[in-house]
Amino acid sequence: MAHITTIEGQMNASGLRIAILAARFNDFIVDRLISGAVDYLSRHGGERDNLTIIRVPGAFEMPVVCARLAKSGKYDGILALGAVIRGSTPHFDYVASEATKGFAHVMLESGVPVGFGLLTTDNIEQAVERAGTKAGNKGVDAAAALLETIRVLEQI
Ligand code: INI
Repeated sequence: MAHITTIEGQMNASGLRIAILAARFNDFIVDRLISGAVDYLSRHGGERDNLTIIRVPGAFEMPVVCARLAKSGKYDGILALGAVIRGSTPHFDYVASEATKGFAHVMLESGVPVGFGLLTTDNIEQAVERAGTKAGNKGVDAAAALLETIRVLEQI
């Protein structure tokens, strides 16, 4: 039987320089995503000295800063954390879709992986559920996905 090569990421954050790009908008939610992500990275060998938190006004501003962070060469990965909550505003669709497209664009253009930790929910309750309560913590999930992606890319 021929040997199958499998490449997969080890979940070890030691030595990785991670930029945590976080929106101030809905900060009561976003702060929970940040603390979940920092806790996850610390528990997986990451050093606090290697983490940099960058705050921007809202999700709409995140892609341009994400692009600059990627271009700087200072980071192994970028963790994008924000919360877009529909509520009653039609703004939601524009902000959510532009931010999402922006991250994908930055990641593919730069080759620097971006962890997608942008909550997009219909209401505040759903956001709370995904920020460290009954539906887990999206900041943790995005940190894990980023770590795995960085470690996979290193091997290719
Ligand atoms: N920004 C968010 O991060 N989340 C939101 O839910 C949100 N809503 O609903 O409006 C939001 N809007 C602000 C936007 O990101 C910009 O900061 C603003 O439009 C100024 O450019």
